[in-house]
Amino acid sequence: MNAYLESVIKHVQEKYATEPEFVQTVEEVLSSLEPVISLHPEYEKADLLSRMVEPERMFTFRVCWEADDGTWHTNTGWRCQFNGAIGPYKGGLRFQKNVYPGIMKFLGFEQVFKNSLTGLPIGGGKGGSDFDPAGKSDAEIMRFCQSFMQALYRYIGPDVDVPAGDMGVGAREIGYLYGEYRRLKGAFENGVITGKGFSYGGSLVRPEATGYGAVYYLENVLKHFGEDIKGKTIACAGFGNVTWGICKKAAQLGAKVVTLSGPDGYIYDPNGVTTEKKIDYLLEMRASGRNRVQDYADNFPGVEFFPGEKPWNVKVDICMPSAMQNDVHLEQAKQIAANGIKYYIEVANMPTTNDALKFLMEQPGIVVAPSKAVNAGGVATSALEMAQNSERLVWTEEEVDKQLHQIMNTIYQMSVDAAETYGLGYNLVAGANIAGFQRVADAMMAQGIF
Ligand code: 2IT
Repeated sequence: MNAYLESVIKHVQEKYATEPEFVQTVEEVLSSLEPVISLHPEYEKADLLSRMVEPERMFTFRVCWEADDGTWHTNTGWRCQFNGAIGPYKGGLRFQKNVYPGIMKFLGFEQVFKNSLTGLPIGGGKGGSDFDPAGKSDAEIMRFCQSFMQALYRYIGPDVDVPAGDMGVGAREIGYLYGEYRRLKGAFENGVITGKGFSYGGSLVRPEATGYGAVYYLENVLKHFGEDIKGKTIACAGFGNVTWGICKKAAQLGAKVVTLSGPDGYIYDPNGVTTEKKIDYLLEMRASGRNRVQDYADNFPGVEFFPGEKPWNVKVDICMPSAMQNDVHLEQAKQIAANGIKYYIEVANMPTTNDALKFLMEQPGIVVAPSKAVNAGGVATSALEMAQNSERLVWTEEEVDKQLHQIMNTIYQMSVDAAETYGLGYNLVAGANIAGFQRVADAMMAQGIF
């Protein structure tokens, strides 16, 4: 490997040894950039990579909130403003018990490249809290969100940093967060946050956008191999917002999602999550706060539930891991290969461990697509929401969907072209990293060293 690249990776491995998820994404992205760095000595001269792996700013804040029983609780909040070279920081907030700086930084770093790939003017950021939303009442969620925003509001803004949702932060939390921001600022600056309800500035298609975008991207891959999505079976993980959008679009196009998963195991539905009733039920499952996928099997006949297992041993045409990071390990990757599955389309942020990803990419019969390209439709549609907010306009569903579709096609094509330009063949993973890098690198070089 190029000595400069190697030295930056080593630096990150040593400096952030206690943040393995961040080290993992840096290793994955930087190793893809080898041909670019070798061909462009100016990047090494400006030590561009050392600056790219260091967040511009990251802060921690205290979030205190009162439970319904009158007891007081204290959590930690974070916002990582990773890179603002091409636009205001943009990225979601994650509320989950396991959140710590390593998760914030891995998500922030991925977001920089993802947002760049959309071609829209958005920098990369991420935030969240180690607050556990499980089992909390609506009033507790509201008080937590209000307290969180009281700490965050002075550091964000429609031209500064624009948060959105992620795991544990859906439409309800966004509403409470925005309400508190509006109260504190005394202004209707609704471009400060995305994923809003439609009545106060949310965009049509934003709820579906990540899932729809993933399927639009998948269609591009299938087309490259002369195949049609119609009749294909898909294994998904998770049962949240992203998986819901995939089920909906896949069903519209004649394909079927046959697995869903949760912390309790996975379900196999041989008929597919294709009817309106089943697809709507996913929303109910999420809203219930029970976080159990078994409920799906209990509710629909002919569905099997496998407690404590993951769906990666099921024979399907396409795997779409759409739950969380490091869901697919080497062992599961081998199972996917043994089952003869041709399309491995990542959807969740970093759903594959690096050794599993390497293994899958080395299999001649498997096509791997990376999440930072596949799931970029979510944040892209957030940028379309920001555009509508600043125009004081509302676009039609057709208009938003048309733009989303176009953006996904362009992301796919840019990735294919970038890999080809650097002699890597049809490599969607390296192509996405290179294309995402290029735009941020150009902007950083142009803006001077700081
Ligand atoms: O991972 C992601 O891209 C998101 N959670 C969405 C971010 C956004 O700003 O819409």
